[in-house]
Amino acid sequence: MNRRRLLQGALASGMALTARRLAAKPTDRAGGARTVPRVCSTWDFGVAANQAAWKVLAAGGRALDAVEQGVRVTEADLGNHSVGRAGYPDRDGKVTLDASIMDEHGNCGAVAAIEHIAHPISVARRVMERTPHVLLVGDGALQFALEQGFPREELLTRESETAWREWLKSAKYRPYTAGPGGKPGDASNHDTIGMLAIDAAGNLSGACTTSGMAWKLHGRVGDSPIIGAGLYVDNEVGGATSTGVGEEVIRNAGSFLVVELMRQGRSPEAACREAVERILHRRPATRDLQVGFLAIDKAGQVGAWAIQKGFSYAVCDAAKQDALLPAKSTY
Ligand code: SD4
Repeated sequence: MNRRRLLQGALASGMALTARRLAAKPTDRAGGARTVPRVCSTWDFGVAANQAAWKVLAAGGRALDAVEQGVRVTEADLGNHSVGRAGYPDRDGKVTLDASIMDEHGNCGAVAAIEHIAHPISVARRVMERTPHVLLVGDGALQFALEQGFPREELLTRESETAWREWLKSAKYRPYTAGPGGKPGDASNHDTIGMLAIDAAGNLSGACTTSGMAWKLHGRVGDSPIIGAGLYVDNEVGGATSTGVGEEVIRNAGSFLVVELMRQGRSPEAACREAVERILHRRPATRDLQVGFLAIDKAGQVGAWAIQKGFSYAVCDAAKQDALLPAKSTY
């Protein structure tokens, strides 16, 4: 009898312990609990990318490896026409890619306007780890990638070429920033993936990769490979990344601004909002464009803000691996 009671008691306290452990799982702000590890990324395709990153994080891996593995999924996605293979070309029919990566030590690497390489994010990482430089562009970036053993490939798919030829008919060879009826940089012409992760050790890293605005001038570089514009990580504070019309983000050193605002005490969402409002304040015409920021802080809290409705972001952690959230917006 006593033994049974003892066993029942042990079972009950064991269950209570499990319940307490579950209740203590990471939450956003509750009790200041740390939300680690966690990964977030831009747009709806961020869900699949996050899941690849999560495999690294859940195994106790480094945030840097997680973000590289995560965005490689999007770079390889043939259904995505603004990142990696199958990206829409520039107005001359050339697919030119931009990518950047940044780790918890402040190391960073980037490539801009690189052609024929399917995974520019991995070239960006090699620039960071194997050269004394931060940014390689165009032919030089391609030369370096080939030397590093990356295969030279044709990235323009038949589908993307058809879309480009269609565009040429009506667009009269002008750079282009919006789909039919869309706003420049919105869901009709987006797809940059920006990803931020915090690992079990509490370290932050970020990655950003894109084929940029469809039908751009040949040689145009957007915000994505510019450290401080399309991506910025400060391991003491947090990280930020952006999507939308890159020129507006570069003008305002957008991701650096978001991180600095978090340093001053803003939440990730408040920091993203203030950066968007800075862009709007300095050039009111930007209200007709789309720019969105996504940020994560050192506690793993995630927030976002955009000029227009329609920006979404994906968040993945131990509790949920497929969350997709609508970003708040000014308009
Ligand atoms: C660029 N920011 O090249 C990228 C494009 C993009 O949503 O994110 N579009 O300007």
